[in-house]
Formats: sequence, structure tokens, C-alpha cells
Amino acid sequence: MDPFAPTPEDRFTFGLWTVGNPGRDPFGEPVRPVLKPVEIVRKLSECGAWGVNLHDNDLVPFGASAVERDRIVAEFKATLEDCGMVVPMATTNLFSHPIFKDGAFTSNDPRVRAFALQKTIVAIDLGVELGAKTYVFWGGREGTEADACRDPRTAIVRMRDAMNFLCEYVKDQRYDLVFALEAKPNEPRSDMYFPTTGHMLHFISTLARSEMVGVNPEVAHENMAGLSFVHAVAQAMEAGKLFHIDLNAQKIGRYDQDLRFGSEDLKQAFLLVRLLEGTAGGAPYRGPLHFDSHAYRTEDQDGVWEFARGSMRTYKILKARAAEFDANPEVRALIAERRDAKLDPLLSGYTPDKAKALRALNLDASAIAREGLRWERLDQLTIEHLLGVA
Ligand code: GLT
Ligand code: MN
Ligand code: MN
Repeated sequence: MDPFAPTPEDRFTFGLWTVGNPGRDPFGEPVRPVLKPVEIVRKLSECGAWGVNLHDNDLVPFGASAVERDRIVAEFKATLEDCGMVVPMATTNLFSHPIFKDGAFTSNDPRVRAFALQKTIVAIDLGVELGAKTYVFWGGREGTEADACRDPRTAIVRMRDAMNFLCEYVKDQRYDLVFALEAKPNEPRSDMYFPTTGHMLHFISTLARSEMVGVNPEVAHENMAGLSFVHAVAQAMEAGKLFHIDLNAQKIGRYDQDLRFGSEDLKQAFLLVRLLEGTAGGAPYRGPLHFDSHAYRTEDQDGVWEFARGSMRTYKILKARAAEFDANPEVRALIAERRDAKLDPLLSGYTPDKAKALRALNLDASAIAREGLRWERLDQLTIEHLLGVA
């Protein structure tokens, strides 16, 4: 049996918009036909994915009648059942329609804000009907070019009002659903509000029902800001706020590339999988592993499924490498926590006596500074595990 073949236990998911991406970009037309959602579900299940995620309009076209909506949803549900596929996450498209050209929840126009809330409520109902447990918010158009158009603090207040309103809606309906907020620094807006996962984490702490709101960090988006994705994810995990994750790859300093997971910066990808899987001993992440990426524009339809299988395979290979790395005695010795019976108690839990004891300490800073830490060796071991020779 292939140890890297995906199974439902791996919890791998793809968005309808990811493998369904026909390869349109700002400079060129689509290069692949648009697939029907039910075709995508069938193919993804053949590839070994566990689930599929969607925006409201990935499934139900904007403006569809109630009859049409019910027909589409019934067919989709039947196909999911037939294939044993689930919909763990759903979201709202609040960026494609021109009404959202200057934002949705943060727009200056109350009619636009009302439309955004209305569209989201309807889309939440759809997501819950399909079984979603997580609802993602990516504020695609929440940002500016002409920044004088609103006080950025007003944008924050409006976003808070919207999130609080929608949290209450979910509670009122008794839905078993949590929210996951996804940050991005720019694109399609010149500057977007809440540009990083760290910004989102603080914003969440200001919400009325903050316990039901977490983050959905994306590799590409944190990289676009030039930041360590691993550190962002770690902060979210430490705060108990990693509700969902968007896996892909990205070269730093570029447009949002949404490349196949692991296809760029393999070391970061390795460290990310190590963190998520807890192979170093920390609590693992147990939510869906969502690939928010798409195949190169050079590909035909076969290339898209190759891309999907490759995404999952790379994750599982990295997981195996991370487990080997953390089981390696030399690695364990290098990163073993240093204990100091005298100093450790002084380092947390302030008391006046501890402050006094710290003042009285006689530490030889120069001698300590002369010690080499052997992180070069550790990093070489990281690379050798990654390359499969250790
Ligand atoms: C869009 C965006 C993604 C978001 C999706 C959810 S849509 O493709 O680029 O990062 O996760 O709205
Ligand atoms: Mn994303
Ligand atoms: Mn992206």
C-alpha cells in the first residue's frame, strides 16, 4: 500500500473554486473548461480528498431563483452522499459582484452593508444545510485605494458590528458553526484592512462572542506580507484560534500566487506540517487541511487532478519526514529543553522576593554569549531529513 495515498482520516479538502479554476488571470482568458460542481466532487473523491468547500455562488449562481437553487442543492447533496464527501467549510462571495467594488461590511453605503449581511445570512443557511461546521470570512474587497474615503477606525467598527450581528444570527438559529477570519495584506485592493493573522487575532478578542471566532491563515497571504507563516500559525494555535487553514505556496514579494502546497519554500512547508502535526510534542491541529490553490495555467484538466494529488501527497511526505526528524536522537538532544533548578522558578509568577533574587544574580553574560548553540547542525539535519537522506 502506498503510505502517501490520501485517506479520509487525513481531512484533506479543496475549494470548488480551486480545482475548478479555469486559469483566467488579469492578462488572459480561461485555458480550461468550467466544470460543474458535481463533476468536481466526483473527481476530488477519486483523488482521495475528504471534503469540498465552497462560496455560495460557486454552487448557486448569483440571482438564481428559489426553485433553481433547490434543484442545484439537492443534486449536489446527492452527489456528496454518493461519493462519501463532506462540506466542512463554507463562505460567502463578497467580492465578485460590482456592488462590492468598495467593500462589503466596511462600505460607506448602508445599502451595500445591508446587502452583504443579507447575502451572508442566506449563504450561512446554505453552508449549514450542506453540513459545514466552519464559516470563513475573507474580506476580498474590504480595503482602499483612495484612503481618505473613510477613517480606517470606522472600517474596524463596521467589521465588528457585522461579525457581532452574524454571531448572534448563528446562535439564534442554534447552528453548530464557528467563524474563521482570513487575512490578506493586499490584492485585489491596494491595502486591505486586517492585513495579517496577527491583526485578526487582536480584532477577534474585541468581539462580543469571541469564543466562536478564530482564524483561517493562508500560506500565500502571510508570505505576501513578508512574514513567517509558521509563526503566525503558531500564535493562532497557542491562542486556541486555529479554526481552519489554507495551504498553498508563494514566492515572497509577489502577487497572490496560490501555488501547489510545498512547491515553494519547502523548509517552511516542512516546519508548518511539523507544527500542525505536533511531531515535536506540541498539541496538534485537528481541523480540516484545505488546499486553497490552483493548478498552473499551463495545465489541461488532467494536470489539475495531478495538482490535487500532488498537494496531498506532499503534505503526507512532509508529515512522515517531520516524524522522523523529531524521533532522531541527535535532533532531540539538540533541542532538549534546558533545565536550571535555581533559575527556572524565577522566570515566571512574579513575587517581590523573586525580583530581589533576580537583582542579586551574578550571571556571566560574556561567558554565556561565547557558547555556540549548534543551530547550524540542527538546520543541516532539517535539510537532510527534508531531502530524505537522514
Ligand atoms: C479567494 C481568495 C482565498 C479565499 C477564498 C475564500 S476566495 O480565492 O483568494 O484566499 O480563501 O473566500
Ligand atoms: Mn484563502
Ligand atoms: Mn491566496
